[in-house]
Amino acid sequence: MPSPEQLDANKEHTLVLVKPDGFKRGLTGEVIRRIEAKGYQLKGLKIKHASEELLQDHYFEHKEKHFFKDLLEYMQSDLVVAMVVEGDRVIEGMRNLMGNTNPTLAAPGTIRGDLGRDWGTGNVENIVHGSDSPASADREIALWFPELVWKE
Ligand code: DAT
Ligand code: MG
Repeated sequence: MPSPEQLDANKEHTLVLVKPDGFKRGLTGEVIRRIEAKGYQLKGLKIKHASEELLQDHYFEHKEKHFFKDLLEYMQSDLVVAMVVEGDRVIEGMRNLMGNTNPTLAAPGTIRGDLGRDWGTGNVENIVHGSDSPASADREIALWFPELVWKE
């Protein structure tokens, strides 16, 4: 039985972030409430200011996109709450809880659909991040929680 600082390698995990817009608007508790109400378990939780270097790594797949620089600025505009969330099919389940990337299009009932909107800033401010695949989840958890170790 892994201790609380360890992740059970036989279970599925995802990295969830409450982004600066969600944090600033006081929605951290609401996001955590929805994750717990769904039945998923928190295995890591921290609050931090994300460095440029961390965000470059986190969003490396978007580095050629026109919005990359603005995305990194937005992600550094306030604190970020980072979580490791555990559960069967949690990666897919969290993507469903979050909703469409664009909060204007995200369905009501989802975090982005219920709580997000276009604020006319040019940035897609959508409150939460969730890993999109097992490979992304492993990579992102290692970036944001380097102190956590996987145990069989
Ligand atoms: P997701 O966060 O749903 O996984 P993504 O990985 O495609 O979406 O993009 C990462 C973030 O980049 C997204 O949450 C908000 C921002 N973003 C995506 N597409 C954008 C666009 N066309 N213009 C501005 N920002 C965008
Ligand atoms: Mg993504």
